[in-house]
Amino acid sequence: SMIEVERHAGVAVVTVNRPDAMNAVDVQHAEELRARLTELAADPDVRVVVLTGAGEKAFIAGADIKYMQNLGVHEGLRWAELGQGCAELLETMPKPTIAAINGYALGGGCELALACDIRLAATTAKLGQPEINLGIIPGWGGSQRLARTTTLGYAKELVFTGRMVDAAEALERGIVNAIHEPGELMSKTRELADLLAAKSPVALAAAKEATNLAFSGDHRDNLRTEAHLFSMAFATDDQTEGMAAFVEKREARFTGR
Ligand code: DAK
Repeated sequence: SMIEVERHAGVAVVTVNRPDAMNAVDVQHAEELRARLTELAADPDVRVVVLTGAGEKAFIAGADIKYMQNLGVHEGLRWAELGQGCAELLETMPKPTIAAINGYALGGGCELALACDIRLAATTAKLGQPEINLGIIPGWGGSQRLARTTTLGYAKELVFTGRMVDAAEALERGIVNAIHEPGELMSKTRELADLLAAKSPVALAAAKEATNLAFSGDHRDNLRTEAHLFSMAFATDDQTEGMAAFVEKREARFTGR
C-alpha cells in the first residue's frame, strides 16, 4: 500500500511508502494519506499519530514534481486543497501528532512535518523549502507555519533561498524538538508516543486546542478560551482520577471520559 498504518497500543504509525521516489507524494498518495488521517482522527482507540517515511533516505521529499509538471490551474487548486487538508488534519485532530523525520523533509514533506505537533529528526535528516528552485512557492502551509515555528526572518531566508538545512541546524533553530541517531529515531519516537498515549486523551485534546490558539486571533479571547477549556476538565473522570492518584501516591489510569 502507498500509505501504511501500523497500530500498537494506542499509537498509530503512518508511513508514506514510496522509497524509490524519496516518498514524494502524488495525488493518489495524498488522497490515501488524507483518508487514513481522517480515520485515525475519529478513532477513539488511537491516542497518538506518528508520521514517517519508508526507507532510510527520506521522510517525504515533497510533492511529486513529475506529477505537478503538467498541472493546470483547476487541478492545482484541488492539489492545494488536498495537501492543505492533510496538514490541517495533522494540526487539528484532537490527539497529538509526531513527525519522525528519518531523512529528507523537503517542500510539502517539510510542510507536513511542520503541521505535526512535535518533530523528532534523525541526525542525518535534511529539511527545507526548495520550491523557489522550481519556480513556485510553498503551498501546503510552509509560508505560515515555518515562521510560526521559528522566526519570520529565518523562514524568509529558507523560503527565498530554498537552502536545505541539516538536523543540527534545524534543532538549533527550533524547527525540530530533538535529534537522534538514525537507528534510534523510531524507538525514541515510540517512547514519546507511549508517554503521550498514557495521558488523559480528553485533557490532551483540550491542551492541543488551547495551544493551537497561541499564534492566532486575539490574545484576550484566547485566554478566555483557555479558562473555559480548563474548567471543562473538571467535568471529566480523568480529572477525578488524576488528582486522586496524586493524593494516593499511585499512577493514574486515565479512561478518556
Ligand atoms: N518528486 C518526484 N520525484 C522525486 C522527488 C520529488 N519531489 N524527489 C525525488 N524524486 C525521485 C527522483 O526523481 C529519483 O527518481 P528516478 O530518477 O530514480 O526515477 C528518485 O526520487 C531518487 O532521487 P535522486 O536520484 O534525486 O536522489 P538524490 O539522493 O540524488 O537526491 C533529493 C535526493 C531529495 C535531494 C533530490 O531527489 C531532490 O532534490 N528532490 C526534489 C526535492 C524537492 O524539490 N522537493 C520539493 C518539491 S515541491 C501545492 C502545494 C504544495 C506543493 C505543491 C503544490 N499547491 C498549493 C498546488 C509542494 C511542492 C513541493 O513539495
